[in-house]
Amino acid sequence: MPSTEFTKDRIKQSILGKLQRYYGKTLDEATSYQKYYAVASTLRDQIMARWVQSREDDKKDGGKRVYYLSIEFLLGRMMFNNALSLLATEAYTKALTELEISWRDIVYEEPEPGLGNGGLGRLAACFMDSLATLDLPAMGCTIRYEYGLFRQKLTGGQQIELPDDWLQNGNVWEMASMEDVVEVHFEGQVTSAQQDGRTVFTLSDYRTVEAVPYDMPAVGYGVNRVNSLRTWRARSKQSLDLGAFSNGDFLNATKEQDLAAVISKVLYPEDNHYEGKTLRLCQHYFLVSASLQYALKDFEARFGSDWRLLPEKAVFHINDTHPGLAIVELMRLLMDEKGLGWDEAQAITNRCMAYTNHTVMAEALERWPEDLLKRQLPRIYMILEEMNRRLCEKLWDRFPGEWDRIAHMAILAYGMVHMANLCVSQSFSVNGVSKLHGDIIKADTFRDYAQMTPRKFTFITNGVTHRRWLMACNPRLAALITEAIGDKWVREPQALRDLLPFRDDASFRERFQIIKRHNKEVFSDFLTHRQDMQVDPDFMFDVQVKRLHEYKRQLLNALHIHVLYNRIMDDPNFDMPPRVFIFGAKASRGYAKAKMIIRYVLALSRLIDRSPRAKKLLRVLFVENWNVSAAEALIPAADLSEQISTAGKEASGTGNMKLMMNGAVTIGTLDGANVEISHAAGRDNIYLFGMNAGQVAAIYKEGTYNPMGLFERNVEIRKALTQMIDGTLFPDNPAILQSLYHDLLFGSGGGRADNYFVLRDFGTYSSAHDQVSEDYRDRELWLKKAVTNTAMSGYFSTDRTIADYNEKIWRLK
Ligand code: 26W
Repeated sequence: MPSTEFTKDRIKQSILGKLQRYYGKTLDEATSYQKYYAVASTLRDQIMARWVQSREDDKKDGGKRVYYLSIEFLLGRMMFNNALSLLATEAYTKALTELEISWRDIVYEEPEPGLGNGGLGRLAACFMDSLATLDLPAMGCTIRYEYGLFRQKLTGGQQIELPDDWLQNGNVWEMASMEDVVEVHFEGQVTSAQQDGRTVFTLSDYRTVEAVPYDMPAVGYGVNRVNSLRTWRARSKQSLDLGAFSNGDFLNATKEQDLAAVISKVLYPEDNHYEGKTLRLCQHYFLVSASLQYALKDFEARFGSDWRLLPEKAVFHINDTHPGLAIVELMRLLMDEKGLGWDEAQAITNRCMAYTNHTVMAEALERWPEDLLKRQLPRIYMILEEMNRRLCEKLWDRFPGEWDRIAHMAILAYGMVHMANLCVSQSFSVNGVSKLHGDIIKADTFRDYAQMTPRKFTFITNGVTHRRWLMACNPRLAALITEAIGDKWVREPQALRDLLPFRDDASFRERFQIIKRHNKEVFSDFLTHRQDMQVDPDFMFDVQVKRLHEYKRQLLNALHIHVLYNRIMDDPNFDMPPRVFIFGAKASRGYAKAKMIIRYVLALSRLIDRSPRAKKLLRVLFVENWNVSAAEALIPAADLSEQISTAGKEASGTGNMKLMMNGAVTIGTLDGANVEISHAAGRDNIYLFGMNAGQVAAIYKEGTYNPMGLFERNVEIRKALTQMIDGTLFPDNPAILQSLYHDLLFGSGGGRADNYFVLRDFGTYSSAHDQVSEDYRDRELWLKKAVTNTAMSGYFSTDRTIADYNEKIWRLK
């Protein structure tokens, strides 16, 4: 890639030129935001040429392309990463310095596109980065939500949610493609007619929503490829039905407008908990219909109308079941619009669709009421019915008489549409996101299908892009690594392994440690800027950052902090290396228990702060509004990574990988990708505790688990739990956490007591933490573990993940 485009002086000139042309301002007059916009625009200019070229090249090349369909893309800010991918950070840093602008002044001005809840959305974003860098033709497809995931405020000891109006000042990175606007149809009636000996189905009296694509660039690192992330905005076709309006039918005159106005309005703040909302169904269909219409149009322009060629030219990746209706929509388009018969359409569809499962939590499995689907998408429902009929026929041949098994595998059963069964039965590939998760979906979640078509099932362990999660967010560590082992790791992250011998090099360890300490100071500054708080960089940083969910067991962490507090208060000789427990987590709006856990953590933080003795050793910090930018600031500063989910529940985890890469040591259960992290890092460099997935499954099946026994036997647990509700935490209203307490010991709403085994795993967790404290005192020992973790993290780069997807599933050139 020619880097001459980025001479310092040309960059300076173009920044000044932008300020003048866009805002009529000199550098002195410009606000920070205007400077940000000018700098970003100069980068965009550089991206544009490559973007156009990539499209042209792909058109000429005639190769296969992957469409990555995802209801979430948690992108995070893009300016710095784009500069990095263009290999322009150095030139820009020089230019900015001469203009007396610092990255820090302008980076914070960029609104963060938070178009995702957590892991699944962030994974999609990391995938875009690696796809472009590996020079693979791909288009990401999602919705251009006007409001991203809510902004979290912590006030009065609890979470409140505020809208995330990220587009209010526009978005430099997006380009509307008006030539690709398509219509998406909802509701209506299906009629059939005979035409040339075929039955042709038509939808009439439907409601139309227009889908307008806005593309954002995904810039490959150090290569010319720029792929597109296509985000669809919903728009009403007619601003007003003038006929209805003049007849006085005001409500119906704006009917279409209403649906169009809400579809791309807001991202659902649901993570691992499914709610069958009509609007959500409309969002899903809107995304897949618009994306597939575009994909077919593009195919036709490149290859004509021999649709049998489609599986050689396009693969659609279904990121969890949310875009699963892509299967049915492709059937509809091929039959109703392109005139294919059922068998042909289905054969093509089955060869084009690949599905990844991201969770085995029962409450996350998508099921739509049949009558809802029938009303909103009548033609889609018809196709589903026929697809289900044919599937059940096949299943009946295979499992004669086994009604229950067949009902369990069917797409339609008991009045519901089972999205996972749709995806598993109609895709050519089904994959899990870690080894353990892959095993669980085969042996359990999709057992019957795995028996029938074992070869369809694979697992591909998740990853994270080491460009954002090491090079960009931890530049000092990146520089130290390059100094030690050269820069091969940048292109081949598994070469980080060459760092391994340096764990025995005292001067290297020393420098590693200085960088960690520096990163803690940087984080403290960040915190001051963001929520007017500081954190002592001399403390050990013990970090648990992820969506708030019972299975992730932030409650276990909190309970342990509570016990530590009591140890300090009860024993004047108690000592430990000072530790700050740092949380970052949003709880879904309606998830009462999750919100209660936040209250518990914040109450502990207050309790500790009131004790001069406790706060010398122990602190609790809750980072407000956890998002990608906060992660970029905190992860490089972390010492200990909490990955403590109930074994068998966390499909993979990716925060665990980011923390490992930045030299944090993991304390965790053998769950998700922790299993592979522990193999990579080695048993001496990770703190494992608790039951494994097999034990959890067994104890759950037995149904004999009795947390009350643990409560009675373990004084530390008993004391902490009692204090939860005796006014120690909330003197004015001791009962606030009553239901948390009650759930742990008795269960609630028919649920079992301590359903996620917090008390059961507490003992080994607490011992593991004691070992952490002991080891942390031995600086050299600890640093060796930290360096080993960074050195062995290369496997967890999405460059490896994407190469695996390509080899096992997509087969792009
Ligand atoms: C329909 C409600 C709903 C919404 C989101 C159900 C499920 C989800 C996602 C699947 C939740 C999610 O983000 N899952 C996470 O995906 C990551 C990427 O594979 C994994 O690393 C995490 O373990 C998994 O929890």
